[in-house]
Amino acid sequence: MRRGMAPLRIRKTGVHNIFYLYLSISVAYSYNIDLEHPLVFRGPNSSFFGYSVLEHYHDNTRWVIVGAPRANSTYSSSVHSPGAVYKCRIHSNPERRCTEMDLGRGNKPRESCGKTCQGDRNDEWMGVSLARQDRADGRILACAHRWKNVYYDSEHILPHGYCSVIPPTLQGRTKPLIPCYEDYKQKYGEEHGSCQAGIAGVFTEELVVMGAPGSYYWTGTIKVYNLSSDSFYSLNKDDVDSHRYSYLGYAVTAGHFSSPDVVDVAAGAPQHDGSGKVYIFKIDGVSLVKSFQASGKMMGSYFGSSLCAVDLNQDGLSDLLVGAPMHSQLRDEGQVSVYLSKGNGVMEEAGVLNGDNAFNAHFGECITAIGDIDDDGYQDVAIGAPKEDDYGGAVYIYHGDATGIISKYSMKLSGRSVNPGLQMFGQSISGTVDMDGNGYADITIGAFVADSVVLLRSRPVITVDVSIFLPVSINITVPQCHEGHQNLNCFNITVCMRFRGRQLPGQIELLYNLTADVDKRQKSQPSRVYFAQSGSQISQMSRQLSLAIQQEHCQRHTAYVKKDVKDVFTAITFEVAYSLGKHVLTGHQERDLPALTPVLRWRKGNKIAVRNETWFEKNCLSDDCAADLRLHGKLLLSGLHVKPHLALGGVKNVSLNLTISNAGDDAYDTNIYFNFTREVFYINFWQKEEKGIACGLVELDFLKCSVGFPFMRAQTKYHFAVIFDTSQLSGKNDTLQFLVQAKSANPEHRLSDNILDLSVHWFMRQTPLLLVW
Ligand SMILES: [Ca+2]
Ligand SMILES: [Ca+2]
Ligand SMILES: [Ca+2]
Ligand SMILES: [Ca+2]
Repeated sequence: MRRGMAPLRIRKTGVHNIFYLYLSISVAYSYNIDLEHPLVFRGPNSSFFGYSVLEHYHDNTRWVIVGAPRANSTYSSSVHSPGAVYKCRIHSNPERRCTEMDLGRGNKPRESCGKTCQGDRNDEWMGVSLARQDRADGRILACAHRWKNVYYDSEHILPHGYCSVIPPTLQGRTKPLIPCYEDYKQKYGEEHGSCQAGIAGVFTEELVVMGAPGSYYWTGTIKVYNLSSDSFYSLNKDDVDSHRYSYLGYAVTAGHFSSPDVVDVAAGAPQHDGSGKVYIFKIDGVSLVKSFQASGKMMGSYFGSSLCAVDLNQDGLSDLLVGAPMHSQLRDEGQVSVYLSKGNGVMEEAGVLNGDNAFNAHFGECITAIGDIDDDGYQDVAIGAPKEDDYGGAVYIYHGDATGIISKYSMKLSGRSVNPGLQMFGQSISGTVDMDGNGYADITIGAFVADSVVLLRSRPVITVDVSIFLPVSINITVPQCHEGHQNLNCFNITVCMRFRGRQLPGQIELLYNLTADVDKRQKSQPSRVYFAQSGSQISQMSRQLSLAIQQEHCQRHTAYVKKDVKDVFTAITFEVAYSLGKHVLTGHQERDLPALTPVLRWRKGNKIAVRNETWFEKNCLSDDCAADLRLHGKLLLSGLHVKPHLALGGVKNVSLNLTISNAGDDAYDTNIYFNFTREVFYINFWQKEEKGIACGLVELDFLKCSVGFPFMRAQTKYHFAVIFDTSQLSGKNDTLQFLVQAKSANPEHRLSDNILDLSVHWFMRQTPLLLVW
């Protein structure tokens, strides 16, 4: 459904910078609108075929209805370019032929339309807007906003605008509506003289809403006609700020804004105060009463020039999208504001959409609800940016969800990539009808400068349910697996998959990658667990599954824990990322509408993957699994008595005799670090029968001893000694100092007893005079 007023619209014409910088960060997603099999319908050259477009169905026939407001009419050949409405059958139409509909207007350029009404149909722009009742036998509204009353020809020509209500059969009598003409007016009526009703239209069960932006010297208004009561509602003029050239009615829509069983009407005034405005009116008796208003935030942005009512979050209340296609950072990138309905007419601004923010894109020129194209229970929306890509045009697909709308678009349909000749693709969009009967609503997009419309069909969407079963924890104190003489820690991972969805093939092929310890890998750290494959250790494995619909299929894998695992605290995360394998579609195939292959459900722009995690088993009594290490020890001088003094040259070795105990929970990755002068040399370490100590030099003056790998049990003690060669001491310093510190990967609350400062003063036997302390 498209409204527009290109000929009369006052455009912003600024001075454009010749040089500009533009950075486009384009994220190319591909989702379920098929671009391989577009159905392109073409109309007569320069007829603006596609300026408006409408998906229609009646009985079992599906149609694309197309407005061509500059076309010549075969039924009105003596009228100069009155415009025409075409119908294009979807099935059994291999040549993609469209035929003009006879709206019963006759072949006279002038028509009598009332006591003071003489219609002039020349250049009336029939088909500038199209709308349809949203039901099985929905009628169609087609308007010609430049239709003129020339009764007062000598004084004024009055472009009142004209609309036709077309039966669902697309044949037979049409009902004319000239909402701005009033029979009793005996002379030129300035109120609705230049009304141009029908530049935008919407058609609900009972109401025909026609925007009339030229009323009251281009203040504008809306004309709301009730089909059942054959009467018009009047807009309470005090409710709207009367500013000339506001263009109220440039865009209209209708929805359940205040409550689910009431229809309210919304209208845009894109030139109001220079920044644009949108109103919602509720019907009260015979009046329309304002219930909400919002203003644009940027001068010249044309806020309110397109509107879309759609229940994004499936709460029964319509939400409102408002386009500002000339919203500019550099120039006319365009923007769409999202308002979520909170009930009783309260609308909450929930953010803005920008597409790719492309230069001169006019994103938001057209906004259309397209139904739930991916069958997730939430309505979806298409937003046109017809001037993007140097007037090639683009359409962005956004998805409703429980929170409102997902701000990332799932797909960008580029006009030129559908067909290189398309221009102004996305100026008009229609949706909600399943045109090929595959269970998914399809989208039709007009590109009027190329006199074309394109039907793009939606592919079936597969939802895959993936479960990763892991042990609750992994006990690394006892081996679970044996390979030859090797004892290993190992555990099972079971990956189960199942798929579901509407009208899917019965059998699909899925490819998946199972990645072990994915968090570590993402930090470029080695994985702590691995899979064994042909004798090598791998941390990612690929598998293929053939699945029957609704049937769960599981595969079991064994993962092994590496020998030298240090980090036993952080979770071990497994990820299954999956993609669709090849499959053959069976069943009925039509030559012109081949069945479309399914796609996987889009995960809001994220990788299609599922994760689960397990932990290394910990034996903790405290909430935070805190250790409490304690270091005790003394420095022993070999050959001499234990004295606090060391005679230089008199001692060859010193020994640090240490006891480490753990008064807290099991301590992981426990180490003792020794700092010392480079004048002593680490020789060796010695431990009692407990074992579990291993020492190694990190630097010449830095030694690290691990304790009780993989962990030091709660309430345990280790006794050991570390021996250093002191024969090379130069005597430069008067103290020989060892700083010893114990640390684990656990949290620890008392660290003061983790540190030991073991020092000895020394004197020179030969030169006692230098004795200093
Ligand atoms: Ca809603
Ligand atoms: Ca959806
Ligand atoms: Ca379909
Ligand atoms: Ca401690």
